[in-house]
Order: sequence, then structure tokens, then C-alpha cells
Amino acid sequence: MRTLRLILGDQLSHRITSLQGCDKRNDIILLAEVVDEATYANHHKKKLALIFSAMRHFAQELIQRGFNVKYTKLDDKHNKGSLNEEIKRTCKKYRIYKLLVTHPGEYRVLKNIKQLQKDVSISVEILEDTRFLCPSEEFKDWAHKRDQLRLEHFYREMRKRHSILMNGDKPEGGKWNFDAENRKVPESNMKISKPYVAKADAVTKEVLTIVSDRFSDHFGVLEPFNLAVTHKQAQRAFNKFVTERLYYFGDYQDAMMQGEPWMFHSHISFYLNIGLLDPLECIKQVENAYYENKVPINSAEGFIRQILGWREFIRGIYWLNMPSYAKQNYLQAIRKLPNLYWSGDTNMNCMKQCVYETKQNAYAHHIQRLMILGNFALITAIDPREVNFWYLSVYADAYEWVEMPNVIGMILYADGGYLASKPYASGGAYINKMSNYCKSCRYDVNKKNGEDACPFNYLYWNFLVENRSSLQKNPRMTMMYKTYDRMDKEKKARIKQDAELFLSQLN
Ligand code: FAD
Ligand code: DLZ
Ligand code: SF4
Repeated sequence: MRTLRLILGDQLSHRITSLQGCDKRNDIILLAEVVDEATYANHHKKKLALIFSAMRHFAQELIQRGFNVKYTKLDDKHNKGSLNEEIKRTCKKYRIYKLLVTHPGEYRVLKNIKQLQKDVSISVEILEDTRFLCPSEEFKDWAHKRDQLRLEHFYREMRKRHSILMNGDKPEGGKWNFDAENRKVPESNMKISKPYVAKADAVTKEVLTIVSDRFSDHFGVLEPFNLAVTHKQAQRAFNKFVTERLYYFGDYQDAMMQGEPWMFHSHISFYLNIGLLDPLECIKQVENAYYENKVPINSAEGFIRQILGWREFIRGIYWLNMPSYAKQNYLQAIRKLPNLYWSGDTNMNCMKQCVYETKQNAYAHHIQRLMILGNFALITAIDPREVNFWYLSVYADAYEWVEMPNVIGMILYADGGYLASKPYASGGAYINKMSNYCKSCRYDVNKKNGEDACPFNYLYWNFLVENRSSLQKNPRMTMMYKTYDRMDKEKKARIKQDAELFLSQLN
């Protein structure tokens, strides 16, 4: 029977399961650029350009390999604008009744595709996404044996299961985790190698024109556009990281410096998430660099933990808990997202810099997302749905399976501690320690109250007060509540007053 094999915009891998066993003479491969997917979030212009250009390049590679590819461009006159309508149109045209697709990365897309079976009697087969190292069923088994899900336990199992950085049954270097060594403070004269820059070819240039013409109202700056759009380019970007930045990845993982958006990070989430890089290959390459004595253990382990640990853990949590996870709001946060997240218009220098870099690059590194932008959303009680929409829109690596648990579980504590053992809330001291933002800020990070005080300082305490009934039972919060309780009445009143004034002016 002739089969339609759908390849989604984030499934651009030659090893994707939906291509396995393909009858090249008979089966049709469909890739479709559709306006519904381009507009369900306010996707950054660079994200749109990345996906469309990478899809077009991948389709060319498939054609060269002899596959029968039908590719719908965004401006094709028959384009029906949604994935389901494009599937139906293609099935009708070629009299196909069977659809094969690798498990989509978003619940919304999975639900829609399953619906086809009911609506138009197309038989739909969903295949495992083997790009991930922990199948959803395995994660489910692992999770069901536990009361609490903690990354560290999951990560150790993954290290053993995949035999990564293992010395027999012991962890390489004698410890599972070198995180304590990964918190070095940035030095002002630090030399940081620039990231890989891909040159736009004719395909990318055509896409840039489309994005600029049709999505001018979307968030972010389109050009210069230097992202990799092919497997080869993405591999070059990764090689550059391994040879030039991985060495210091561990030491400066949490560091932030004004004017240095890329730091010693890898910037490969864009490519991992759409299939241009393979997670296991990246892990092995870093493991080899360690065994060849090219990088220290804290960097190799720290990097591998992000991909083998966090990335898989986050995905497991998403599929285990959807669709209810999307509705979690443990702290009952209801504030609308302040416009400063879109405009960057604020006197808080750390927020201004992070929004600016996000706008320019469709990228911010983990600590910027977590401890600046996320921390602020948490302590000002922004509605999780609004925060989700923002994160899903503004980063070129954003897909719901990875964005949502990071937002709901990691930054907002909206799942009540299911993912993180305590809220990642902090005052200005942490930001001042890990960055140089405070030096150029209108606010004084050392002041706790008053007009010039760093807002993170009083908002942090206000957050604890506002959420006392939900948080004080958490043993990891006891110390902070004790500290607050020891404050005199006047100090407590000033915190309340400053926070109320700030929050009243926030929108
Ligand atoms: P590096 O620091 O070099 O890390 C290497 C790789 O590890 C990353 O490419 C990524 O694949 C993986 N990784 C690291 N941390 C995480 C994590 N917490 N969850 C999942 N994978 C991780 N990552 C996304 O890929 N897409 C998102 O939409 C996304 N949204 C986020 C939202 C919030 C609120 C937070 C706090 C984090 C989010 N992350 C997301 C995780 C992380 O911030 C990015 O993966 C990372 O910044 C990407 O940059 P990099 O490739 O330079 O990462
Ligand atoms: C994010 C995105 C965008 C912008 N455009 C498309 C598209 O035109 N066609 C497509 O197949 N996928 C696109 N995607 C990715 C999807 O929105 C969605 O995130 C993934 O398919 C989930 O696996
Ligand atoms: Fe951010 Fe406060 Fe530092 Fe200003 S003083 S940069 S608001 S942490």
C-alpha cells in the first residue's frame, strides 16, 4: 500500500523513523510550510527563517537520495495553511489512505494528526522518535517507581544505561556531578571565541525575503541571519564549540557578561531540536575530547549532563503529564506579562540586556532564561500561560516539549515542586555575583529598599510573603522564612510598600 510519510519542521534527520523502510518508488514524503504553524506563537523571525530554510535544504537532500518528495512552500497557491489540510490534500491527490509520522514534539500537533483518522479515515501510524535516548515508555516506568522525580537520579541511570563517562560501574573522575566547580565568576578580560557564522545561500536568502515580507510583525530582528541550516553546517558549529569553547564550558556555565550573549555555551539547541545534530553523537564527541585530554572533566560532565540528563528528563516530564501539565498554576499567578518582555524597555539593566539579546539572536543562555527572565516572572507572579507563550515565541530552539517543563516546572514552580525541589527565586545578590550587569544599572544592587534599591531585592521577599502558605512547608525554604521572620516590623513594611509600588507600575 502506498504510504504518505510526513516530516515535520523539527524532524529533519536522515535517521528519522518515518523514513525507515520507505518504498522510494511508491511512497511520498511530505514536508509542508504552513501559516498555522508559523503563527500559533509570535515566533521570532530568526526561528521562522531557520525552520523554513532547514526544511528546504533537507527536502533537497532527500530528493538527491532518491525519495519522492512533495514540498509545499508557504506561498504555493494551493497551500491550505495547516498541516492537516496539507496531509488531506496530498492524500486525496495521490489516493493515499495511510499516514506515517514520527511522534511529534508537541501535544497539540499529535492530537491534530490523530484526529485525521476519525475525520477522513486516513490510517495514522505514529512511530517512536528514536532521536531521544530515553523512550517515553521507559521514562514512564522509571517515574512510576518514584514519589519525587529528580534529575540527579534519572541522570545517573542514563549514564549507566548508555555507558557514558563510566569507569566500570563507577562515574569517571570519581563523582557523578561536578556542578560545584561550574560556578566561576566571569573575569572582565576574559577572551571568548565567537560562535560559528553560516553564510546565507540562495535558499536562505529566498526564505529571508518571505519572512521579512510576511512576518514583519513577529518578534525579533531577522538579519544578520547566521544560523546553520544544514547538517554539515550544524556539525561545523558544534566542532567549533568543542575545539574553542568546551574547555571553559564547565567553569563559566552560570556566568553572564554584558555584550557577550554566547559565552562558553554550545548554541546547538537550535540544531538538536530540529534534527540537524544528533544528541548521542554530540555526547560521544565530547566524551572523546575528555578521553583525549583536551577538556577537563567538569566541562565534559557538565555538558553531557545537559543533554543526557536535563534534555531527556524534561521531555519525559512533558509527555508523562500532558495535557494537564499545561494548566498547572500552583502559586495561582495571574499577572499579565509586562510589555517589557517584548520591548526591553526597563531600567533594570539585567532584564534589558537579556531581552535585547533575545531580540537580536533568538537566543539567551540557560542562566539568563532561568535566573533573570524566569526569576523575574516568578517573583512578580506572571500567569504561566503568558510566560509559556513568550518563551515559546522568542527562542529559535523553542518547542513545547522542552519549553513548557522549563517554564512550568523549572522557573515558575507552577507544578508545586514536581520538577524542581524549590523555586529558583533570588534577589539581586545572585545576579551581581554571576554577572557584571549591576555595574551599569540605574538601581543599586546593595540597596534593599527605596527608590534606588534593586527591585529583585524587595520583590524576592515579597514573593516569599505572598506565597507563604504554599511554600513554607518546603524544608528547603525554612531558612529563608526564618530570616524573614527575624526582620523588624519596619523592614517588613518597607518591603511590602516597595513591592506594591513597583508592581502597580509594572504594566
Ligand atoms: P548549552 O548550555 O550549551 O547546553 C547544551 C545543551 O543541553 C542544549 O543545547 C540543550 O539541548 C540541553 N539543555 C541544557 N539545559 C536544558 C534544559 N533545562 N532543558 C532541556 N535541554 C537542556 N531549551 C530548548 O532547547 N528549547 C526551549 O524552548 C527552552 N526553553 C527554556 C525555557 C526556560 C525558562 C529555561 C530556564 C530553559 C529553557 N531551555 C530550552 C533550556 C536551555 O536554556 C537551553 O537549552 C539552552 O540555553 C540552549 O543553549 P545552548 O545550546 O547554548 O545550551
Ligand atoms: C515551529 C514550526 C514552524 C514555524 N513552521 C512549521 C511548518 O511550516 N511546518 C512544519 O511541519 N512544522 C513547523 N514548525 C514546527 C511545528 O510547529 C511543531 O513545533 C512541530 O511539528 C512539533 O513536532
Ligand atoms: Fe538587575 Fe538589580 Fe543588578 Fe539592576 S541592580 S542589574 S535590576 S540585579
